Amino acid sequence: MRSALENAVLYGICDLGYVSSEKAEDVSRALLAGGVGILQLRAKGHDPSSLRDLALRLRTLCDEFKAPLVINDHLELALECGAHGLHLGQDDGSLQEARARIGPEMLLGRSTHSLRQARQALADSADYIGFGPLFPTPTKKGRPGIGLGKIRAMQNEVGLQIPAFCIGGIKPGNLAEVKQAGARRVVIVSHLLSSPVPKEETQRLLSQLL
Ligand code: TZP
Ligand code: MG
Repeated sequence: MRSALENAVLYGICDLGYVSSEKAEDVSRALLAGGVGILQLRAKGHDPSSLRDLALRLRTLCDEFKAPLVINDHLELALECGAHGLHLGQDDGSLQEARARIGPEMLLGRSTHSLRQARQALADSADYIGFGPLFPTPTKKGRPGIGLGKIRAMQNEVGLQIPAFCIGGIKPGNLAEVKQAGARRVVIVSHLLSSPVPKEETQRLLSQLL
């Protein structure tokens, strides 16, 4: 799954804040069929035990597409469902401790909100980072946008060593500007999950990234 991560240009998130558990598998299939190279299950406020069944189904789905399934926040759930990766934010504990528990194979991602945090995640052996939010976004309430000015430095220092996905408020209307600022890989959440045709919209935005 490491090579799948290397090849991923568009990172999809099945966020239960936008999609019901009932629709989550179908929407995830659409994202994968449209070309997201990696899929995360993000379920803020949900008890991890209530996510087990969905996580297992998404694991099977991701295996079918040969794309890594990453679980946000819940280390035990990631282990239980055989996920390919775990994603941790700045307040989710040290990467070293997580690595000791998940072993060497599972991918470990870190959210970063500054160039300093991006450098630190690289030093802490993250397999990839998210970098943002570039723009304020309802998907991550209460966090200011960091803007586009640091993308190129982050890409050159960190993004040449591990995959670095710019995130936060990215939409068709600003994608060209985000690319122009130096982004090579992006995460797009609400725009894709709100689309009536998520597969086609994923294909369309992916083609703009390549
Ligand atoms: N981390 C930083 S911004 C963000 C996360 C999870 C949300 C991105 O969602 P959207 O809807 O693409 O702005
Ligand atoms: Mg978290």
